[in-house]
Amino acid sequence: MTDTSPFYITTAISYPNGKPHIGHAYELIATDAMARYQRLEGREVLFLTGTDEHGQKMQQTARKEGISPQELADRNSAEFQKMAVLLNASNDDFIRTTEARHHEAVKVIWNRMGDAGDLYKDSYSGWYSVRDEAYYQEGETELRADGVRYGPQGSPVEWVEEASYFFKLSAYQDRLLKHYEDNPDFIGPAERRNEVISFVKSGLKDLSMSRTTFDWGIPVPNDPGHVMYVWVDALTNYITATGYLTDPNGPRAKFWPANIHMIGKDIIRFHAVYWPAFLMSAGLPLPKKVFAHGFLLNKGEKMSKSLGNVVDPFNLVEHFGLDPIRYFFLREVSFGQDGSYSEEGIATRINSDLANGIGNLASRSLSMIVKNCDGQIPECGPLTDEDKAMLAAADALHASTRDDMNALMIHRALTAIIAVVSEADRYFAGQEPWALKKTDPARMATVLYVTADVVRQIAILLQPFMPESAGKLLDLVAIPADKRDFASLGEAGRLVAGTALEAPKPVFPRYVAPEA
Ligand code: ME8
Repeated sequence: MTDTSPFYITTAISYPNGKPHIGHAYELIATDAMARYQRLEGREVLFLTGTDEHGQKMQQTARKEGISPQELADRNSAEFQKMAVLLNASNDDFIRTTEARHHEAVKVIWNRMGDAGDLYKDSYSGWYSVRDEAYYQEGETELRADGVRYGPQGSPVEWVEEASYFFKLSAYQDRLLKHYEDNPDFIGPAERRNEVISFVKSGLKDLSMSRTTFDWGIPVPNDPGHVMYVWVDALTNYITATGYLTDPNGPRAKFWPANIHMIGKDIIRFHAVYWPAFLMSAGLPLPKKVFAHGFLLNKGEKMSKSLGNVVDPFNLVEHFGLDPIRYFFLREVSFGQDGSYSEEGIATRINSDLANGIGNLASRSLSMIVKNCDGQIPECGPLTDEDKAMLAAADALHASTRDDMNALMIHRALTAIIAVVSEADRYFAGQEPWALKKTDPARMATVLYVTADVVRQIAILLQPFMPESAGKLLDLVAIPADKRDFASLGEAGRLVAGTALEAPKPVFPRYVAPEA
């Protein structure tokens, strides 16, 4: 059944302490595909991304560069916005945590947690990782041979002692565990769910919620010597953008709670433990799902700004083109698992699935129509069993990709689409329309009609993943703008005989590596 309820999806908001890297691009592309998919299903979508601009990491980087944290945030947030344009992301908003609307919302949520009796003042002493902006228990850290102590993500930790507000996280342990149990889909994939449950079961300590040894953050209401812990402020961005707290009758309030927070696996604890506890405390509805994708590895190695082996998404897109890159990451990586990137892998995918696959199918079948059917979609005669099976395979894709996308199995949706491309190749080759041209032109017309309708459906379904190329394919089969949504899939939008087609232009050129 078609779900027409509003759909709200978010990416993590990135730290603009440096330029965006391919990991950021990957998250945005995947989230964009999900958002576009739901829009084509007919749902009203809010898709949010943005930058996380406060905290010690921003302040330290700015100091090293001899500029103010605001200048650093302005400069790099602009890079993240440029990346969203580069990637053809369809985000409806771009939030920056230094904006006034966000400060306002954060104060509301802080006061609600305070009113619930969940905030108290004490002093914190323990380990802190500036790179992760995370507090760690001593047992989670490790003193290595280099004399430096490291946290569980491999970043150095430092000892912190300061006055701080605390949140009574320990009081939420049972409620959180009950929530995970009652809502088995709340955390995905399963490995992450198990990881979170065992972390919560091991015992939750109250969480330090404010810092007093630096000032780049949102001041605690009525206690300006404290700035809020950056994650309190960062997580709230998701609700800020809906206006749910500050403009409850506004046009976007209906989008809270979010359907999906899309994040990387390194920040699952913040989203699946701290965030729901804050919301429970503030008496607010919880997001429906937190899904952690894996990490993109550069030839097997972790990529991060701090490690200095980052791949620049701008270079990658310039080299291979945007849609091939979008396709590669979404098809190649089992969504939720880590994935490795290599130039050879991208080239192979482009040539096998796009140039030789969908591109070739479209150009072979459509150019035959243009040459042999007066440049018009031909009449579809009586259908043979093979024709029926071919159309049925294409018609079935809507339901199967919907299930895959709802289960965040993005790669599986694409695999299914490409499998139908291969099936259409076999169908086309088996029917030999070029031979029918002389012996049975009416039968040739039917085979070309069936193939072109498969191309139409594949193009409609590819729009979330490769919006521009899929649009070009739809132009080739002359599909009007109002027949490109998923309601037009299957029987409902079959090609209309007599529609004029132009000679097909190549949509997916073969990738040829530049001479060394
Ligand atoms: O964590 N592969 O920001 P961030 C895949 N500000 N994903 C990756 C990645 C990689 N190599 N490297 C990073 C933050 N990511 C916080 C989030 S949300 C309220 C605050 C992902 O700039 C990472 O997992 O370090 C996260 O989801 C996103 O990029 C931003 O990372």
